[in-house]
Amino acid sequence: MSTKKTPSLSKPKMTKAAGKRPNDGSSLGSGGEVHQQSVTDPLTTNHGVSISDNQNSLRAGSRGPTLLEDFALREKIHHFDHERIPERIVHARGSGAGGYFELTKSLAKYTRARVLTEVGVKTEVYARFSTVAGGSGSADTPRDVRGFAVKFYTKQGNWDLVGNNIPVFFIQDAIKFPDLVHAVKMEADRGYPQAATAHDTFWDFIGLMPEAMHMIMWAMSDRTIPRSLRMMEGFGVHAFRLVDKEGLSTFVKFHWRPKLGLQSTCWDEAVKIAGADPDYQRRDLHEAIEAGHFPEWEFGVQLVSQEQADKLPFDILDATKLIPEELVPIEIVGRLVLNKNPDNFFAQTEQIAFLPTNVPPGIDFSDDPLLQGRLFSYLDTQLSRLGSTNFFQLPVNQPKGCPFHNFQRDGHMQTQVIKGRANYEPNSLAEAGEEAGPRENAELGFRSFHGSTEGGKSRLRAESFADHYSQARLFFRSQSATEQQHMMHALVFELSKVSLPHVRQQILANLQNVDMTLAQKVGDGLGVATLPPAALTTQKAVDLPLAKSLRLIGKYEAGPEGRCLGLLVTDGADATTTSKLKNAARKAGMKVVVIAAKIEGALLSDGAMLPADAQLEGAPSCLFDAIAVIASADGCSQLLRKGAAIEFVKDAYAHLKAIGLSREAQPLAVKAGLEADTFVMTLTADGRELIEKASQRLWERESKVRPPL
Ligand code: HDE
Repeated sequence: MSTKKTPSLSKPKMTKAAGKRPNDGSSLGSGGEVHQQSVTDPLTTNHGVSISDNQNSLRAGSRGPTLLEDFALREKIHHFDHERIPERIVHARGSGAGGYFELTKSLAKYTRARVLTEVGVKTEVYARFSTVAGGSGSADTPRDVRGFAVKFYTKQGNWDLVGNNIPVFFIQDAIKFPDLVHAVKMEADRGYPQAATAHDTFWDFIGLMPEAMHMIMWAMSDRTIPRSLRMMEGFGVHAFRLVDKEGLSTFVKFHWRPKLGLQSTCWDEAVKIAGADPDYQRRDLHEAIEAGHFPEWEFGVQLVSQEQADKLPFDILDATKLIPEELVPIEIVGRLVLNKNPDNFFAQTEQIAFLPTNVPPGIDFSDDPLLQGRLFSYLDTQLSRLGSTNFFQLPVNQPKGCPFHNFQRDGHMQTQVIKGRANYEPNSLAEAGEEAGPRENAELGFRSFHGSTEGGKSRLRAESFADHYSQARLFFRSQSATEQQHMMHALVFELSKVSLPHVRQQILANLQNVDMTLAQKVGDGLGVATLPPAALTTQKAVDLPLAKSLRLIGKYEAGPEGRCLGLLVTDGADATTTSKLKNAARKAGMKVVVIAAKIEGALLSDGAMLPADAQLEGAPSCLFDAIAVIASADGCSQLLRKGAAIEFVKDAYAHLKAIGLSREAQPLAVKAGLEADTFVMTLTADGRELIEKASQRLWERESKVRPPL
């Protein structure tokens, strides 16, 4: 047996990169190569002891057993073993970014919260967007609600606005939340499906929970398959209160409106993206910020006095209801800009702990029974997730805009070294010249809204919460015909994955109370011969004035900014057209991804090599908002023999996207079975038409690829 010594770290070597003498921890791998990660700082244990060899554990003889004494090995493995913390029970899959909130209009008339009264002041924020049902490693694009949570580090303490991209919720009372979540998550016995509502237990619960019907309408709309986190609205959902200096309160609903407009994917596209790039939305957010295209939202409020609330045709405390913008307009009072990617995903996006209880003086809760339950849940969940009541000391959770002191002490993982004897109050230590510690402040401190309550203790749902169908109907009927079709298709897809016939029947029974045509078309789509009787209800739907603001398509004007062009080029492709298109698209604020058959790139007509960002097989068109193919005649002949090239064009067509083809690339359109329309075009020199259409989809094309129900 050879006992040749494996190159060890004990002999410091010169690193080639820096040409400096490395620290004690510099090392040679077993192949003798120099590791160059760190040339200045010594590699140490967590307790600061410099490590001499990070490649070989301490053994008795070069082939003998490993020694227990190797504290460096044991500490390293021990820490690694505990690297994961419990993921969030809901919203486990999330992406975050930092930035700022800037107030543009004062709400001083309604609140004493400085974050809402000091115009022009920029408040640091950290935002986290998430899916709800999937685990932390699940794909970004299932059909699911998206979390939209923002932590504002205000001068008066943290304000966490923990909302969703849908303005209503499934249930009215917090006591149903664990049931809802159990039903939607992987089924208890089999552990699947991951990140999907399309299964028995979810629809079983929904069918028995008519209050969920309004949310179901939203969940089956394209809102749950957003194109980008940057292209979603956000909502605080519940009614909160703004409270002024005199203690007077106004109800408020919070809104985020994306600068890039609302945009969603097609269902088939979302499914394909999940395979092509499971990190699609996380990457999109990260790359946009990296490129300096900072995502931005307007911040709006709907303000409602108690008197107005009393006149609404539903209960403002019911989280399954919204206030249409047509009824109470949204006032834009600020903007949110995300301009900083996390430095460390775990430390920031994973460890951020949102608490709906975090409100500065001047913002308060309503008695919404769903919100009331949340006020308990989030603090509790942090203990199980972050393992310590001192989770607030983690950098991402600490208040930043203001000092914080109190007499809470010690505990697991205490990081503060608080001096002095004053860990209680009242105390008279000041009289002895010692630090007395902080004191309450009746004027500056948080004072709860002095609302009055009445009635004995009971477990009753208010009568005013009984109408489960009117707003579901309002939402469905307010949609464009295209959007209604998408909802029907989504319901048919979801219910087709339900294996229990009585569960499908129960949903059809409920849908009839929303809209008869909807129920019939979904029934037809499922192949149900006769609809079951409508679900029994104490309160039938009433017809409310339709609200176009509930639509997604066309709600906001949006140009090509923030969209992505997939540019497929072949060897011999015209260099001028290629460069003009690239430049024009970039100038319009688009990202351009150059795709070629080989990752090294394509040799263009001018003899120059255009490096590729992606190889054809790894860059299907579902990843782009619009596509262009610039080919030479030879190059096109080669593409015609490649399934990936044909799918590239075919899918873009099926996903209703704009497609620009150089003259030589036209045979590809024929092979992919494209029919002529206004979104299939021969590329012009500047590609203007293609760029203009990049943020749109040709809805008229849809009936050719997906017959309407
Ligand atoms: Fe949450 N929710 N939730 N939720 N929720 C959590 O808190 C809960 C609800 C929302 O990016 C958990 O820190 C209860 C409505 C978001 O970290 C947990 C009820 C809305 C996030 C929890 C609700 C939300 C969460 C899991 C019913 C929209 C992710 C981990 C009373 C307004 C925040 C955690 C992030 C996370 C409980 C209902 C939004 C378990 C009990 C309604 C965006 O505490």
